[in-house]
This record gives sequence, C-alpha cells and structure tokens, in this order.
Amino acid sequence: MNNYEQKLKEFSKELYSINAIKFGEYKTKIGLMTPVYCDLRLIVSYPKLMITLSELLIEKIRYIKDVDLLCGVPYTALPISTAVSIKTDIPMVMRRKEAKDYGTKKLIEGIFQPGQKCLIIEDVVTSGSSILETVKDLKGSGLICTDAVVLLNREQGGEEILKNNGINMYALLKMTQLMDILKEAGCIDDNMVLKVEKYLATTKVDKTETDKITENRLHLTFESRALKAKNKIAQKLFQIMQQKRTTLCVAADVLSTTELLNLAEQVGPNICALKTHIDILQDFHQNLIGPLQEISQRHNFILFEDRKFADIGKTVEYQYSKGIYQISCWAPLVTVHSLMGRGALDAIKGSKGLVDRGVFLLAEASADGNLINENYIATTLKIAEEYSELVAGIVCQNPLFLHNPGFIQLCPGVQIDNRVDDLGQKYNSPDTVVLEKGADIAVVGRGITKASDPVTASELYRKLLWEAYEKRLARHN
Ligand code: 6AU
Repeated sequence: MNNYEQKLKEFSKELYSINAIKFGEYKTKIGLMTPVYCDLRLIVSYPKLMITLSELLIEKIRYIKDVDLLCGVPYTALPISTAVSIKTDIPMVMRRKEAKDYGTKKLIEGIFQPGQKCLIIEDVVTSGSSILETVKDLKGSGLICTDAVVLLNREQGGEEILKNNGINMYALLKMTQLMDILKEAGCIDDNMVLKVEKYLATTKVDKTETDKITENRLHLTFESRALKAKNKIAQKLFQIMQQKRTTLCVAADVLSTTELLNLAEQVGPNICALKTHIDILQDFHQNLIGPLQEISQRHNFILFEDRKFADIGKTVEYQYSKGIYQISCWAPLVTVHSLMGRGALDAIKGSKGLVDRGVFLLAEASADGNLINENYIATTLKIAEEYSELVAGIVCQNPLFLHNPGFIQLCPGVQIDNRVDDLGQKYNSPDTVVLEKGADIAVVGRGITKASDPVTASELYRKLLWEAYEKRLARHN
C-alpha cells in the first residue's frame, strides 16, 4: 500500500470517528432515505483533518490540466476549497447561493476572466445537482468548467449525470470503497455493509431532478420554451416571438385613439405585443376595439392592457370585465400587482371574457425609489408558480427566475439613448436588458413613440433585441 492509500484509509477512519459518516436511517437533500449519511460540515472543527483532506485533493488535482481557478460548491466545500487554494496558490472564486433567486447581486465573487478554466470542488456527490447548479452560474459568467474533484462519490448515478453534462468527476473515495475501509477497521459489521450495498443497488437518482437544474431559460430557444409554458397566451407569445423574430413589445402610451391605431399599424410588423394604458386615451370609445383587434390579427401580435390590477378580488373582477373598457373581452394579456395577494388572480381567472388569457405579474419596477423588497419578490414568484396556468410571465428588472422556462420575463424601461427620464424612470439598453438583466421581452415606449420615425425605430429595436437574444443563446450553448 502506498502512502496516498494509507493516508486515505486513516482519513476515512477519522471521518467515522468524528461522526462525519453516520449509519442509521437518514434523509438526503433530495429526499431519499439512506442507511449511511455523510455530514462533512463538521470538518471545519478539525483543522488537521482539513489539511489532510486538502492534501488528498491536491494529489488528484495534479492530473487535471490548465486549472486557472477553484470554486467550492457552497457551503460545505467552501472552506475545503479555500484550504486547497492556499496550498496550491490557485486563486478561488465563490458562487453566491442566495443571489440566484433574486438576481440583484453578483453571482460569482472574485477576480476572473471569461474563458478561464475553473475546477469544481465538492464534498459528497449523490445526484450531482449541487455541482450542476454551481457550474451553470460559472458558465453563465463565461468560465469553462469540465472537471470536479470530490471527496466521496455515493455511487447513486451522480457521476453519469455529471458526465452527460460535460463534467468529469474525480472522487477520492467511492461509497463501496469507504465501506470496505470501515469494515476492515472494525467500525461497521458485515450486516451494515450488506445493507448499504443493497441500498446502492436499488436507489438511483431520478434524472428529472437534475434536468430541472440544467434547464435554465436563458439557454433555451423560445421555440422549445413554447412547449414548456402552461399558459396558453405564453405559448402563443413564444410562437410569435420565434416566427417574427421579435422580442419587442411597444408601450403605446399615446393619448388618442387615432394615434393608437396609427402606431399599431406602423409598429405591428416588428412587435410581439402592443401594450396599452387604455385609460389614458382622451377619446376612448368601444369602436376602437374592433379595428385594434383587426390590426393585431393581421400583424400577428398580442394586445396587452397594462392595467396593473391591485385591489381586492371583487373590485378587480369589475375593473377587468365591466366599466367602459371591458378589458377581459379584448386584451388576452393584462398586468397584475401581487400586492393584495391571490384575490386579483382568482378574479381574472374567474371573470367572463376571452377564453384564453394570461397575466404578467409584477415582481419588480423600473421606477426609482420603488418600495419592492426581496421578500416581496420571493413571494410574488411563489404566487406565480401556484398560478402557472394563468401566469404568462413576470415583469421585472433582473433575471429573478431561471428554472421556469415556461414563464416569460418582461422588462420595461428600455431605451438606446436615455438612462432616465425626469420622473424617475430608469432605462437599460437593449443589449443590457437581454444579456445582463435576463429579459425575454423588452417594453419600449417613448424610445419608439417619440422617435421622429416610429417605423424605423421599431425596426432598430427589434433587430438589436433579437441579436442580443441570439448572442445569449450562443453564449450558453
Ligand atoms: O419606455 P417608456 O418609459 O416610455 O415606457 C415604459 C412603459 C410604460 C410603463 O407603464 C411600463 O412600461 N412599465 C411597467 C410595465 C408593467 O409595463 C413596469 C415598470 O416597472 N416600469 C414601466 O415603465 O407604459
């Protein structure tokens, strides 16, 4: 037996003695019951063991070429990776776990250049899902990830899943090997070995778990996302976006019906949706609706009333389907605030009007100084999931949701020239809104309506937004 093997054996026994490897009945992260459980979080309390672990990992890393950076999978592998980094002088980056849902913070901390190769360090692999989540964010930041060095392979399918996702896994120990070492050392008996072997033979990880992780909407085409949308209007929008190669929604914030119809006709060929504030028209009459619907059908775009409902359910029901506007009869899409809870969504769902309808739920706002906070955002996303047959997407300013490709991210506040207006509106460029902010559809109002030639302006916005979307796909595939 060479030094390395001896060291590995001693290390395994130490893990058992500090209770980092336990036997009994335990539940894993993904809900499987297991007779053997590894809790490597404890290891930070044993600095000498940490040194041994880093030395063992470094032995493995020696055979992997061109490693520029290390990244430990949060949280357990963070200190492990730190120890390896200090000993090898390979710099580290850190992935923020919390930022992924809110999107407002940097996902990857540390200094790095796109194109650098980042080695993943992890403690225990069952399905490989934690590694894939980390890899997804690293790749999203332009880093190359092809290898992961891990302490323990539980031999439950993770290695194959990682392989299918382009990651080679190098493990210090396999579970069966660990069992042999512990049996030989008298830590466990034959019965336990048999129990664990039986468990490993019968329990393989469900691949759909990891499919969910790899399915980041920013990597997928609108065509494929149309199949994942549960809301009918979202499906239709995705199809239109793909067919017309446009992610442009024009905010038709004009004050007369003539201007509205003219604008719809002018920008129609370049848009997937026309967003109205029907209550700002000074001469609204129901005769507007027929011609507006005719234009939307002819140019194949969706009418979208930005009513931003925010009242108790009953009032929303009236506002949506009664009054002079009768929104539910002509606008397949409307916006709703989550502020008042679920009542508004129930009202939209239950009201009379068009059979197919969709809601964009507001999770963030482009207005400076708005009161929305992270908690509000998280609850809004939860509500959206609950109402996924009604909700077509989310209005937001950041890539808040990545793993629900059936939802559409709609970003208002887009202009090529301006950064702000004089009433607190904040703008992003078409490139930024798609490549950095995660927009699927960009809402452009005054950038087009106030342009000297709205037709040319809408063509330009359509082109820039579509090119950015194609760049985004190329970056991730
Ligand atoms: O491009 P603009 O600034 O001329 O127009 C932006 C449009 C307006 C706003 O009512 C709307 O986008 N908007 C929205 C929504 C829901 O569309 C949300 C938001 O946070 N900010 C915003 O400007 O019609």
